[in-house]
Parts: sequence; structure tokens; C-alpha cells
Amino acid sequence: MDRLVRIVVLTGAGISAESGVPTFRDAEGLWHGHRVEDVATPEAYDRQPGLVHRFYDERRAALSSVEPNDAHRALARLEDAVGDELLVVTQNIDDLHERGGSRRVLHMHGRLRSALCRGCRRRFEWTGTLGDRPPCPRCGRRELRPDVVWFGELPYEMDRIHDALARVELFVSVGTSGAVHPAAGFVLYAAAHGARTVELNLVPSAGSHLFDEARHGPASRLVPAWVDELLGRVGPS
Ligand code: BV8
Repeated sequence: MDRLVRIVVLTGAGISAESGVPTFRDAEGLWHGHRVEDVATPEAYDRQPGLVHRFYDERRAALSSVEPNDAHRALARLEDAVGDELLVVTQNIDDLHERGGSRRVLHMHGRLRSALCRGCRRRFEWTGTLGDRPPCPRCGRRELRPDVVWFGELPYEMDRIHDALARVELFVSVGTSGAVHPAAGFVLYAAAHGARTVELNLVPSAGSHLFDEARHGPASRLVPAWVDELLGRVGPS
């Protein structure tokens, strides 16, 4: 299905920062005094399901008060121009890429607006809360969890992602610290298969030195400028 992909764009929390979605490493990656790595794990969920549900219920509710920014919209404009040659792989669990107009988005760490039933393994679009343990629409069990990939869990769509990275001509990383694997290793995998690699980030990330080119500044400025350059247009369309 991704035979035509020539460009893979990997995005992280930094692309949604200017929309008002806090990144993981802002405030030292803390949420109500909890380290994210300590809340976003299956063990934390087994130990304190209420706390973990609150962490995701709050973030799911906050989605209705944020909007996509010019970086999300620029990637949608690129997709309009090149279609199936572009694949956006996001580490983000927000829905700003889709609301910004992107249609082909792989959420390798899952989505806030999806619930997964631990009983029947079915997924459901979900905009409400899960902390009140609602019944699964299909099997009735009260086993719905956030459909996100926690630390220690296998990210989604890894075969499809590696298959695309092995063929792309251009790998661009936007707004990620390069702190979390396996996403942090995609640049090396793409480069090993001949891709040109570019980092667009506010400041040099932990993996900046691994890229052929690195541009630093806010995504809402860098990404539209890069898309205009790529499409051979200069200045606002
Ligand atoms: C797995 C979903 C194996 C939940 C998330 C190898 C080495 C070391 C460790 C590991 C390794 N392999 C595996 C690990 C363990 C672990 C890991 O990497 N730990 C880290 C902490 C050391 N990885 C895992 O557990 C992964 N699973 O490997 O499974 C396996 C194999 C077989 C079978 C079973 C299992 C799963 C990791 C996924 C965890 N889930 N999210 C949720 O959202 O709550 S991770 C979460 O943090 C994000 O999704 C993201 O991926 C990650 C990092 O966040 P970023 O997006 O990068 O955001 P951050 O705040 O860090 O950085 C923001 C950047 O934006 C900054 O650089 C900043 O400068 C920039 N920025 C800010 N503002 C702007 C901007 N840029 C531009 N413009 C702006 N305005």
C-alpha cells in the first residue's frame, strides 16, 4: 500500500506545541508531579488505573480546546501535492494532523480518541472519559483502556514503517527530542537505506548530529517554508 512513498515525515510533540499541547519534556516531562515514564506504562495502569485514566481523560478533553497550526496544515498541503508519495508517521496521540487536513497518518503510539477493550481487543472511536469504566460497546466488559502505546509496549505499524523507511528518498523529523525508541532510530535506518535526512526542530535534538541537515526554529515557521521549498514555490502560496 505504500509502494509510492518517497518522503516520510516523523513528527513528535514539538509540532503540536504551538497549538497549545504541552510537550513531554516541557516542565521536565512532569504531569501533576508524575514522570510521564512512570504514568505511561502497563504496570502503572495495573497499579493505579484511576491515575492513568485521569492522565488520558484530561488530555483527551483538552483536544477540543486546541487547533492545528501552520505546520500541520503545511504537511496537508504537501500531501495534496504529492499524494501517496508522502507518509506522515506521528508519535503524537492528538488528532491535529487529521484536523489540519492530512489523510495518511500513522499513529505509531496510538490515539487519544480511540479506546481499546482488554476483553475483546476491539477498538472504538472515543471522545469521552474512560476513568468511569464504561462498558465495552461490543462485549459489555468494563475493560476499556486508552488505545495508546505505553513504555514497554510495541509501537503500532512497525512493519509498515520499516518497509517505508527502507525505500524513502527523504526522511524528515519534526518536533521530536529523539529521546524515545524505536522512533529515535528511524533516522539511522532511513540513512542506511540511502535516504537524505533533515531535522526541523526548535533546538538541536539528541540525534541532531545524525541528520544530513538540521534547521532550528518553531515548526509553524520551519515546516511551511520547507514545504514551499520542496514544492518549488517560495513565499506564501
Ligand atoms: C518499545 C504514547 C519494545 C503515550 C509514548 C532503546 C534505548 C533506550 C530505551 C529503549 C530502547 N528501546 C526501547 C526502549 C524503552 C522505551 C524508551 O525509548 N524509553 C526512553 C524514555 C529511554 N521505549 C519503549 O518502551 C517503546 N516500546 O521499544 O517496545 C518491545 C519490543 C517487543 C515487544 C514489546 C515491546 C514504546 C515507546 C512509546 C511510549 N509512548 N507516547 C502518551 O503519549 O502518553 S512516548 C512519548 O514521548 C511520545 O509519543 C514521544 O514518542 C516521546 C518523546 O516525546 P517527543 O514527541 O519527542 O516530545 P519531547 O517533549 O520529548 O520533545 C519535543 C521536541 O519538540 C523537543 O525536541 C523540543 O525542542 C521540540 N519543540 C518544542 N516546541 C517546538 C519544538 N519543535 C518545533 N517547534 C516548536 N514550537
